[in-house]
Amino acid sequence: MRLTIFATAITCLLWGTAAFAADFDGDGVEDAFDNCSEAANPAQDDTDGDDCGNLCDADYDNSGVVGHPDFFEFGQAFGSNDQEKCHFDPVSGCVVGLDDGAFLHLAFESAPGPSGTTAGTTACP
Ligand SMILES: [Ca+2]
Ligand SMILES: [Ca+2]
Ligand SMILES: [Ca+2]
Ligand SMILES: [Ca+2]
Repeated sequence: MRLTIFATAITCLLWGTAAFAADFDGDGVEDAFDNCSEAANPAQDDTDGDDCGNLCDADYDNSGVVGHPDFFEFGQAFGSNDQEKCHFDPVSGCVVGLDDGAFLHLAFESAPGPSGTTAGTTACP
């Protein structure tokens, strides 16, 4: 009997710990605080400060959806070191290139995010 109670207590403890530390993308930032909760971005870079990390935010004009105006902005930044549009190596010296264009293409007509830090808002679902 005692062993059963002990085992149940341990199970509850582990379950609670796992729930508390939910980290879907495994980047070390808990879902509730992760500005890209489904993409690993341990640095949490968010150049435009909309609580939607660069790695899941191709909505450059903050319209709520990735569309043609965002492609236009991307085209103007191509070849530059625009940190917001440099999705894969957002450190000084990055260059906006074809890999970033592919990212934009995949995100076309979708909303940015999801972000754990803006749950319930429309800026970054
Ligand atoms: Ca995470
Ligand atoms: Ca993340
Ligand atoms: Ca952002
Ligand atoms: Ca947009």
